Amino acid sequence: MLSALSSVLSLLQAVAPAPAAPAKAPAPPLHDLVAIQVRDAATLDRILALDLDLASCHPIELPAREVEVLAEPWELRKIEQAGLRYRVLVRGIEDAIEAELAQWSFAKTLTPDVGKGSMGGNYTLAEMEAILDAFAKNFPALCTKRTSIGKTIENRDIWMVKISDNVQTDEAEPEVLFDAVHHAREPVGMTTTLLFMDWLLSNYQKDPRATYLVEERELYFVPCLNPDGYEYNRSIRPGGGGMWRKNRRLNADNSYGVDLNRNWPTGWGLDSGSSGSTTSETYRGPKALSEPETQALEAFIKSRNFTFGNSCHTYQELLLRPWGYQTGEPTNGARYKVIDVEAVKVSGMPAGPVSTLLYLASGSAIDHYHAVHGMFAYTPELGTSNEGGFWPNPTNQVAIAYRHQHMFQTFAYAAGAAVVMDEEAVLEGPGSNNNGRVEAGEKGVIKVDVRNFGQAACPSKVILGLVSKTTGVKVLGGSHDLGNLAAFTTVTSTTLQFEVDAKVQAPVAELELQLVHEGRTDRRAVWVPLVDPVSLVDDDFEADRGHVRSTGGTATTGLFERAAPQATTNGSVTAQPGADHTPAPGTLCWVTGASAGSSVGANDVDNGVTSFETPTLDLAHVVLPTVSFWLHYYESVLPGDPFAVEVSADDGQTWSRVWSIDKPTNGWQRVEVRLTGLPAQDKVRVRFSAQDLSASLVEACVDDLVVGGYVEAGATTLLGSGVAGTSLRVGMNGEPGALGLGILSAGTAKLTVPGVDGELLVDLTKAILLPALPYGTGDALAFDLPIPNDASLKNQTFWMQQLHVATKGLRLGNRQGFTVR
Ligand code: 0X9
Ligand code: ZN
Ligand code: CA
Ligand code: CA
Repeated sequence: MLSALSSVLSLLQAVAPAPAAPAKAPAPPLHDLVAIQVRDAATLDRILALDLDLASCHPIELPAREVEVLAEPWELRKIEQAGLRYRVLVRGIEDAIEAELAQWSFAKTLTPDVGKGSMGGNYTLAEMEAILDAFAKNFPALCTKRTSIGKTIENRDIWMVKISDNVQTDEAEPEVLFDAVHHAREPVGMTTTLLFMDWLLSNYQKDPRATYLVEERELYFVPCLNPDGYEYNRSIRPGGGGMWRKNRRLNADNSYGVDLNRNWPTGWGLDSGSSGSTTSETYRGPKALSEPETQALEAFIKSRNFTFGNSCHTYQELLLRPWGYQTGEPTNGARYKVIDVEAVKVSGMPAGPVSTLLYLASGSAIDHYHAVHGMFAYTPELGTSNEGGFWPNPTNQVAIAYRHQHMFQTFAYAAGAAVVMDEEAVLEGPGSNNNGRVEAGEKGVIKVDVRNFGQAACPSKVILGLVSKTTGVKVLGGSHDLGNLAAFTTVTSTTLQFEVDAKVQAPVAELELQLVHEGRTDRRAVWVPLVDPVSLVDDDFEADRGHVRSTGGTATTGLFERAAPQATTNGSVTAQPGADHTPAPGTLCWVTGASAGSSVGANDVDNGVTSFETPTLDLAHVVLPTVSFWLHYYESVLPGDPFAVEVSADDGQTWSRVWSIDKPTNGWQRVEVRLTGLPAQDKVRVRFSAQDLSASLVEACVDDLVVGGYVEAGATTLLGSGVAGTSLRVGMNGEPGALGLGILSAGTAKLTVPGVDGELLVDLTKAILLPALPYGTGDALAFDLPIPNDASLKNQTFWMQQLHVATKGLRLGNRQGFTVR
């Protein structure tokens, strides 16, 4: 039905007249994307001396790396003549990008979503203007109308908007600048900036972080500093892929363009890191601030009092900070480092001074922001070459824009006081039995770091507090006064304590951490398990219970499969074990290329990532879900590629990493991972990934998976995809001595039954009763329900509920559903 609908829709789109594309300007010569090998620092210097168009930024610290260069044919000859070797990555990159982006279809509405702009998914200048207008119209109290801070050479306006509460008033709040598109071919900087603006506005008074930033900062945005260059790229490549970098200045010799990120006064004119030649991609202009774009932004900065600036670029997944025109870092480098650490927490990208991570770049914006305007200033380089460089496809645009939101938030915080509490640890208190768990009758201590990673002390007192939400759990040391928490400091608090009454039966205590600062309270729930988690459902991988290899893997060999592993050894070390972990007759596990092949390197993971994932788990009835499994991991070169466990709470849309290891396990090792601090998630998936991005041997085997957690007696947990021919694993939990009676039904209900605890949630008229099973001395049962290959069952949904029969009474547990596919 759905797919029929979508094919009708796509037919309709196909016959609708396409809006007229802008007339293409005559195309400049095509570029090849080539990689030049960098053996050592001297080679890099030789490459830099050739004044080529460096496409990506490359860490110069890493040995044996390559530099990506956009070269016209005559430049290739120049590289050859210099005795350098290169390999061609993409011939005629503009055509290649255009062809790739043309496969995607784009909405042409005026407020498109990220990745749905009409220039290969990127926003055109007109779309950006419409988005800014929509922000101002929809949030007039928080966002100004766009204001021009000056005109370009081609007489375009350079737009600025401000976001804050009482936005028309200049309040005494830290001011922060976000600019993007110094370089015309870097649209993802604009996209990511617009997404951040959208997050601030649409989450105000919904997400406490957005509320805080809107109320306590004045945020100024210049999302396109170089509209002339940006429009020029659209004119030569309307579907995306234009490679113009500079502005559109007609130079005295009839060549075009000044590199706006070499035109700033600080360090301007140095030959190291810029060029005096008009045709160079890093031409600095005839004098500092010769260009109307840099002049306009400089005048605007002078009119404000910015404490922080983010000048966004693409690409190479690096976070750069001063200095760029000289080596080394400013005297407050250690303070920058505090911000770096927080900023890259989600993306994981390397951070540091431009000149150490990259190359010298003189006359760039951030050196000037820092040196002349006293700002903390950063240039992130978003995205990677693999993701598409300057012109990533829409899927990658979305991925890049989202994964850097935490960095943008961090920057806005760091402009003033940025007070946060890190993840807490729960320790056993004095007088406990020190078994690692706070149990009934014991005391517990909450250990938590409170940090200020921002550049101002907190204007009010910071007070950390603890409250209990579970009867019988009493808070002892309930609050900790941290004073004003100076800029860039961390305090480790161990003052907060609680006591669990000996009579407490609840398996988990719920507490709440509260951080009071600047007239607001940040809250975080803390669940403290008081007893061991129980096993909810398990899989030894001997039957097909719906786990699948994830789509989108990039590895070329050693892909995950469910199979019997064959032993391989690297010297005397086992890379891949010769058997699974399940006791006989078990033979199967998930393994990266089960076959030993002709040599140890034959079927290991190569050239990318391979993953497998669980079917969707409904864990809405589970508190503190965990997964445990047995892992055999091998990585031959350390520091190595990580094997990672990720969890998704939205059925595979977004994932977060919850555990990883980057060295060999030396045998089978049991791993237990807490999936999420949140209970009540009904679309959970767990993904296991192995990767090989450097040249090494990587092998992973995963076996005997158990989903655990805290549930009430009578719980049912299903594991399976519902695909005909596979098995559904049914897990039930109950009390020792009780019986578990499974009810399988084709319909739902909602009834109370006299004398029975809980509710009847399945339709008994469409049900069959499974045989009653005894818990014996345990608290868990599990069995397989094979899904027959019966066409009449397809797309039907079935439901399971347990009737828990114990001497003290009957109880109906939670309901779980599955659809036959
Ligand atoms: O060279 C540049 O201007 C930036 N790299 S890009 O590939 N986007 O062109 C890096 C500039 C970093 N240096 C400073 N901002 N100082
Ligand atoms: Zn750039
Ligand atoms: Ca097994
Ligand atoms: Ca293998």
